[in-house]
Amino acid sequence: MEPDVWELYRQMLRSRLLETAVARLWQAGDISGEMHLGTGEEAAVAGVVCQLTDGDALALDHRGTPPLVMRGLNLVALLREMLGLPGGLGGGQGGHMHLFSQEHLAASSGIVGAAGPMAVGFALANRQLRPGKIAVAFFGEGAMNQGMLLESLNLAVVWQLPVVFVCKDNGWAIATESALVRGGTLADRAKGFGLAPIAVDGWDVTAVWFVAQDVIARARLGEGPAFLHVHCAHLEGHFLGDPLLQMWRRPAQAMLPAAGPLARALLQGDGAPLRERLTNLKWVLSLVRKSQKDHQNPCTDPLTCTRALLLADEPRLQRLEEAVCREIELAVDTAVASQAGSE
Ligand SMILES: Cc1ncc(C[n+]2csc(CCOP(=O)(O)OP(=O)(O)O)c2C)c(N)n1
Ligand SMILES: [Mg+2]
Repeated sequence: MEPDVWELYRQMLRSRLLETAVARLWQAGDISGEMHLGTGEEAAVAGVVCQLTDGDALALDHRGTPPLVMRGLNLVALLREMLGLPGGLGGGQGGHMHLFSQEHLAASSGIVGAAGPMAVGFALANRQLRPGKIAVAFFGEGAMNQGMLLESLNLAVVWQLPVVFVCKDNGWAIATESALVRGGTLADRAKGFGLAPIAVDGWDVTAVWFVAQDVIARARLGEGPAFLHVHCAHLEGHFLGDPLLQMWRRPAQAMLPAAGPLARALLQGDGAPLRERLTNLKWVLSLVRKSQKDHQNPCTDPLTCTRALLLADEPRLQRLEEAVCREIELAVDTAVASQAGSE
């Protein structure tokens, strides 16, 4: 089968516009706590999620919004959850990191690595109760240092469970470059459990779709788990207001509050030798530069890459985009109106 790129783009855009609205609500103070968006992951997610059918399960990390939007969850209930309102997916108690839908067999967790055990549990249940149905786990490359995720890879192989593990590799775990805290490679780790890792370009939704089509079909037939290693970038950094991004997006605002403490730390008499302190300062600045390089590349937006495939029919593209805008605006207006009503 061939992918329906129009539908893939539609789902990616629904997710992007909803998360853009979430960012506005968060900036206005209507959503409390940290906010991790999945902007930049849409192709990695759509290529897999758009092939799921009723009874398939989703185990998600702290960036659960895009897969749930694409899986068809009620957008108003999703937004109400983030706004902390009754009528949210979890009664407004869980927030954006703990989204849950029994109907869609979908759950997310803010505990890094928890998508692994959840997916194994879902897959075991599916094999017993709904043969032919699978589970998908989405997690970051940082989670590959978590024991429970590695145990899950092991168990899935030993029990030949129908799980597709999708490792979304943006190269960062908060402000830590993952390559600096990892022994060996992710691919070799997966191979160590007997999995055959498949590397995919997370900006190319059709590439993800084709690879996912194959591994999902195998899992449905009982041929066991798969491991996709999908490269991607987070357009907003780790979370909204990410200091690494702010330092180059708004250097004056971000650096000013740090200037005093940094100067005092450099000038004070005790503590580490000055050379060591300067080396550490240089290291922090190099992280800022690295973050800038990772995020300023115009090719880092999977929506732009996918949209380019559809430009041959601009009127259809315009109709699609207008319809998605209307859908998201209506969902946001409804959720926010219910917020006003509940105050
Ligand atoms: C068990 C656990 N340890 C640490 C954290 C704090 N934490 C939240 S997100 C994160 C980084 C995760 O990196 P990665 O898995 O690559 O996902 P990304 O944020 O890049 O999508 C960490 C360490 C946590 N939530 N849970
Ligand atoms: Mg990461």
